[in-house]
Amino acid sequence: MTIATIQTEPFQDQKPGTSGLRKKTQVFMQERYVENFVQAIFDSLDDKQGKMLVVGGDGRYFNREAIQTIIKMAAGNGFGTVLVGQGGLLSTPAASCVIRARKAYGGIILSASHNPGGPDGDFGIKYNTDNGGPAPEKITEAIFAKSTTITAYRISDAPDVDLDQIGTTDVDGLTVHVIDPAEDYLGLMANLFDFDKIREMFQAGFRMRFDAMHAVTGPYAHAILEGALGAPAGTVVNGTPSPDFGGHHPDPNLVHAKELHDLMMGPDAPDFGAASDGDGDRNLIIGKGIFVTPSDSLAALAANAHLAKGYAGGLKGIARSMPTSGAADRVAEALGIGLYETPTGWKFFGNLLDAGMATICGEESAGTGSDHVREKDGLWAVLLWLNILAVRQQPVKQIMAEHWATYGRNYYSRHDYEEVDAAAANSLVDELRGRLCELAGRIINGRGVARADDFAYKDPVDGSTSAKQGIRILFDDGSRIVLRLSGTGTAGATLRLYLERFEADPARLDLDTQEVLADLIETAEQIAAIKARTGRDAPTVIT
Ligand code: VG1
Ligand code: CO
Repeated sequence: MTIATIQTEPFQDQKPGTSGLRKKTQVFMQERYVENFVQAIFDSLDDKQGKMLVVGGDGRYFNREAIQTIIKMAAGNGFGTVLVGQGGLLSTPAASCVIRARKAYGGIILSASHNPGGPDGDFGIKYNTDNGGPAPEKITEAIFAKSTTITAYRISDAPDVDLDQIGTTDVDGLTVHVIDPAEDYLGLMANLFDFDKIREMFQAGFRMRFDAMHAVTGPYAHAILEGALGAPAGTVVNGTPSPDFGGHHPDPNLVHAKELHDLMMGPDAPDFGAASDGDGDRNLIIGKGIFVTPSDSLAALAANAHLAKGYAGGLKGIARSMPTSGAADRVAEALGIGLYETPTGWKFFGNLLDAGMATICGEESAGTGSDHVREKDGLWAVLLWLNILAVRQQPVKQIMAEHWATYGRNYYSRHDYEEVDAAAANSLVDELRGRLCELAGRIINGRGVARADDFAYKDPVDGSTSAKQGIRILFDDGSRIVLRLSGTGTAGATLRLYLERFEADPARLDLDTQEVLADLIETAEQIAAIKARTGRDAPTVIT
């Protein structure tokens, strides 16, 4: 076994987006592509000699090949230990958990999250730091800079490691431990939640369905829901990870988890329905006859978190991404705790969590989590819901009705225009950006514009700034539209339009969301002309 230095030259555009580097699988499968990016990561890290690296992915096509390359390059770059999940699997929150629990130097997560997998699907690589969270922009920018000037990478020629056997292998001086991907995570969940109470609820006849969408949460959900919590066999469906996610999009939204949604709205609905995405960091929550929007779920979880033992002492603060609805703000206000508004992407929560300023965080894109790890965590959200249901002994529908009666309701929807022409999408946003000043004070479709800006964030902990994080148009009546371009798409551009309108009138808390938002949608069209400029007459996905 020897370590070689191999000459290479840069690839175009290895720029990490909202959540690491995401591209078509075919792009990653080009010769030297993974090697270049991984070397760029390693070249951006100091003092890695002899340190421990955690590696795992969501099991999609090319996961195992990428892991073998990373292990051999970790040996080539002087790491001391690699921990890798059995079968190459680690959900994103479990990777974060392992990094923290084992005090690793950092981790590499292989996933393109909710994007489809397979040779014609998507792949991704993300670096996480020792706090278990996605690398901050300072590091992702350094990685990108290295990727543009790279001339060589270092790799061992050792044989592949057997990823399916729990055990230890030596790779050119690097110690590789294949570990149970669920062990640390299960222990953490048992510390946070009252497993006995939830078990009693299942014993008393409570029923749920968890759709793992053929992705990484299958083994975790089997072990926790059907194992530790005693839910009946069959509670977890699509629970075996497959490299192409059974040919589906592992995206827990109302389009790709339609079957679950239909079940929950029908006569045979169990008490609770949930799903998670490809890498296990997102969650979809549906009660019997009620879909809970992620923004509402964040607010309801924050308002009830003290019912779970891990949060019995109360919350230090709540953080949400800017496009996420203001429902959580009302809870923070009632609790008398801080509310932080950050740009889209979990990496912006890291400092707030590390500094003890926020306990619970959330994004409108089905991401919720807390200071227990530094990633959003799909199963965690499901377990917190179950813990709350076990204590309150009420259906989800009643919990939400009471929530809205207390705090009012933020009607909220996101309209995505996927794979639109990148030039058209960019010019739409640029042009709108140029008109923001003149929008303020104008009346559009009967609504006065109170303020229009491009969201800029200054991190309250380290003072770093991030500009151009999304266009916000705030109206006099408290409603709001937000427009931004996705940083995770891999084909063309994805334009996201977020719509929100607050309602406190007790007689107007149970209306149809799209109807309530109809004239705000029309206002957005008058401002941004999305349909005309993208040539689309309707959004691709409405959530
Ligand atoms: C999307 C979501 C964002 C989320 C990101 C990663 O980003 O909007 O809230 O953090 O995906 O999610 P964008 O730039 O496409 O809007 V996932 O589950 O990687 O890990
Ligand atoms: Co994800």
